[in-house]
Amino acid sequence: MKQLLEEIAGAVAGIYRDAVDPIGERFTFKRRATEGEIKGPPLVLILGNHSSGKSTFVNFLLDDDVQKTGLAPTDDGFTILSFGEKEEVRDGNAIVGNPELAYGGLRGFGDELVTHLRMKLRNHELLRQVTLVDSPGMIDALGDDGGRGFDFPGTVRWFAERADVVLVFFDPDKPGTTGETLQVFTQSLSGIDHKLLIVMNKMDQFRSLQDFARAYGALCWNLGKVIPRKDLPLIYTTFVPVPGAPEPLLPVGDFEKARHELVAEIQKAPARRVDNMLTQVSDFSEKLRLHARVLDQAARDLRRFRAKAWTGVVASVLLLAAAGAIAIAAGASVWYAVFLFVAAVAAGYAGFIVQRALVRREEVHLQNGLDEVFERLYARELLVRERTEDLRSLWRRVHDRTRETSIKLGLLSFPRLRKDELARIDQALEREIPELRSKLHKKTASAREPAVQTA
Ligand SMILES: Nc1nc2c(ncn2[C@@H]2O[C@H](COP(=O)(O)OP(=O)(O)OP(=O)(O)O)[C@@H](O)[C@H]2O)c(=O)[nH]1
Ligand SMILES: [Mg+2]
Repeated sequence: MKQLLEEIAGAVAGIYRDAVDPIGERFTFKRRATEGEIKGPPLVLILGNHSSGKSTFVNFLLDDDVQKTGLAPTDDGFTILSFGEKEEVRDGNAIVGNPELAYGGLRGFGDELVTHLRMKLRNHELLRQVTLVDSPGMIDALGDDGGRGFDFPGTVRWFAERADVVLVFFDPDKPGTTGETLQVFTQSLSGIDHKLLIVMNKMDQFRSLQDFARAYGALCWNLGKVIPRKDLPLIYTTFVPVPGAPEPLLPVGDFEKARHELVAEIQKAPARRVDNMLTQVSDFSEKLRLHARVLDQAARDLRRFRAKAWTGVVASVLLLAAAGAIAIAAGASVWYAVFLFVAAVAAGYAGFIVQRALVRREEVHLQNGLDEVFERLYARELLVRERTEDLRSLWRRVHDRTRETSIKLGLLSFPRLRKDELARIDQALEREIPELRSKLHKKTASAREPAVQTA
C-alpha cells in the first residue's frame, strides 16, 4: 500500500508540474499544493472541548505519556506528533523555518502562534503512517481572539484544510456548547465535513442511560445547528480507560468497539490522503482549465476587435493618402494635395486615439460580461444535460477570481492558450486522474476483502 501511495503522490506531483504549472503561471491562478504538502505524511487533526480527552486519546494511540493531561485547560498550543528514530522536541521557529516540513505557511499567523507550536518526534509505528496534531481545547471565547493572542479559527482552518481526518471531541459536560465550538464549525470546518469524525468521549462517566440520552441529544441538536447537512454525521461514542476513574455503570462493550473503529479510521488516513490528493488535483485542474479558457477566449475576442478597429484606421488613412496621390496625378494644386496628406496624418492620429478608447471600452465590456464568454465557449457542453449543473457551479466558484485577474492584468497581457497545453491538462483530467483513482480503489477494496470474508 505504502508503495502505491508514493507512486500516486509522484504521479500527482508530475501532473501539477507538467499539466498545471505552465498554464497556472501564465494565467495567474491560485497557489497550488506544494511538493511538501503532496509528499508529506497524512495528517490527523484532533480538535475538541478543553478537557474532553484529546491528549489522553493521543497518549492511548501512541501507548506512551507523550502529552500532558489534566482537568484544567492544560494545553494552549498545537503539538505536531511525527515519526522520529530518536525522541525529540522542536519549537515553533524550527518547525515553520524548515522548508522540508510543510508548515511554513503557519508563519503567516504571526509570532504569537509560532510560540504556541511544537513538534514531538517519537519512534512509534503509527507515526510512520500518519502525523497527529493535538490542539488547544475549545473554550468559551474571551474577547475577539478568544484571549489566545492568535487567530485560533484561522489556524484550525489551516490545519483542517491539509488534514485527511479531523476528529472533534466532545465530553458529557459540554456537548457542543462552548463559544469556540460554534466559531470553529462555522469558520474553520465549513466545506470539509467529509473529513470530520465526531467523538462523544468519556462515555464511562455516564451514571445512567438518561444522562447519556440527554447529553447525546444536546450534542446532536448543537451539531445540527452548525453542520449544514440533512443527515447527522456518525458519532463515535467511546472512552479511554484512565487509572483511578470510577467504574463505568453503563455496559462498555459498544463503546470499546467504537474506539476500535475510530482507530481503524485513523489508520485509513493514508488511503484518504491519496483520495483527497486526487480530488484536490482534479478540482484545481478543472478550475484552472475553465479560468484559462475563459480568459483566453476573452483575450482572443478583444484582439479580434482591436484588429478590426486598426483596419478601420489604416483604411481611412490609406484612402486619404491615395486621394492625395490621385489629386497630384490629376494636376490639382499642390496645396490641395498637401491638405489631403495632412488630413491623412491627422485622421491616422485621431483614429489611433479613438481606436484605443474603443478597445478599452470593449475590454471593460468583456470583463463585465465574462458570463457571456463562458456561455458561448461552453455552449455545446451546456447542452448536454448532466454536465450543465456541474459546469455552471464550477464557473460560479471560479468567476470572481477570473474577473479579478482580467482586471488587474489586462486581457491583452495573456498569451494565447496553446492547443498542446490544453490537450495536456485534458489528458490529466480525463485519463490520468481517473486511472490513478481506480488503481487506488482497487487496492483499498482488495485490502478490505479478507476482513469481509472472515466477518
Ligand atoms: N473517565 C474518563 N476520563 C478521561 C477520559 N479521557 C480523558 N479523561 C480525563 O480527562 C481529563 C482531561 O483529559 P485531557 O486528555 O487532558 O483532555 P484534553 O482534551 O487534552 O484537554 P485540553 O488539552 O485542556 O484541551 C484528564 O484528567 C483525563 O484523565 C475518558 O475517556 N474517561
Ligand atoms: Mg490536551
